[in-house]
Amino acid sequence: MKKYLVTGSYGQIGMDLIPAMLERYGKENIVATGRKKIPKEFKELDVIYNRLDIRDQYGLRRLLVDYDIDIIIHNASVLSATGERNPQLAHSINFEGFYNALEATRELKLEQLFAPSSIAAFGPTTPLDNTPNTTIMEPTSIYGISKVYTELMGNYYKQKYDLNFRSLRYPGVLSPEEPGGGTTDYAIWIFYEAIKNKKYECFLGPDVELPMMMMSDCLKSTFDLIEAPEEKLKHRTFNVTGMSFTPEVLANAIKEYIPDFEITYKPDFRDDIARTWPHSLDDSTAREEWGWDPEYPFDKMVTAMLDGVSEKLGIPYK
Ligand code: AKB
Repeated sequence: MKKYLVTGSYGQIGMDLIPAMLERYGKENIVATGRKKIPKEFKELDVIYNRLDIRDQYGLRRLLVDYDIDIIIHNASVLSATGERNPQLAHSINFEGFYNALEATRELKLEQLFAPSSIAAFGPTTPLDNTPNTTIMEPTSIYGISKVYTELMGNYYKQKYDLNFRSLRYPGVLSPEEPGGGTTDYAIWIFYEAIKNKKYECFLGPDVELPMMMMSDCLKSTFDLIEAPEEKLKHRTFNVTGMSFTPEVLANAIKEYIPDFEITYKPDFRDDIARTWPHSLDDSTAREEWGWDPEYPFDKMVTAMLDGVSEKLGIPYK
């Protein structure tokens, strides 16, 4: 069994990724890390957890050596909205943090570095409908620029040092877990507010179409790529998506279950960011090279989110 170290493990993705990894790979093979103290959910699962600021290259190396790690899953990242509020913080965590993970993987000759990219790596000059895997990438957010850096440096280390870098361009990832700091977060908060208050003021305009995927598909794509045989991969980074929708379409779908739900729109700086991102992704490269096949269509996502958020809040929506 391989041993995995996960950075940024208590973020929205980590909160589901870590339990899924415990089940898939065994508790003794997973080391979760993050800047804060261990979350209670991880304590209950008896997760091996260490505090680590990814900018601390010596701390990172010590953990990699002490636990004899084979693969890093580098999820620590400041997301798009927080990044625009604090570009200096985004720069130090996203650029320095990724560089530390990359260099540690090279120096310690680890087996693989998986680090997610994002739809944010694209920008206003990218063809935004059915965006191809290989295309123009001129993002305008600091988060997007850091993801292009991640992709290009990963490619460079693969070419120069044969480092096994792999990456997925995650779209908005949907789960009942509370998100933080992203532009696609509206598509989760809308469920919280619909169930709690029957109204939601959306920070994106009604017509902003973005690609999204359900968390279980996000985890499936991550495991599938990490475990894909090297000889199948012609690329290092892949578009993956499950569906695309606008706030208006999502609000109408929620209204079918909560008829008195009302949405209003007050677009802010996150609307400007979102309008530079793809409306939909072409994920055929992932399908061809390692068999990517998402399970969650839009309708199934809506009922799963209503059920999951309602359970989390302890408030029935029916
Ligand atoms: C964000 O909105 O910043 C993230 C992303 C699309 O990478 N969810």
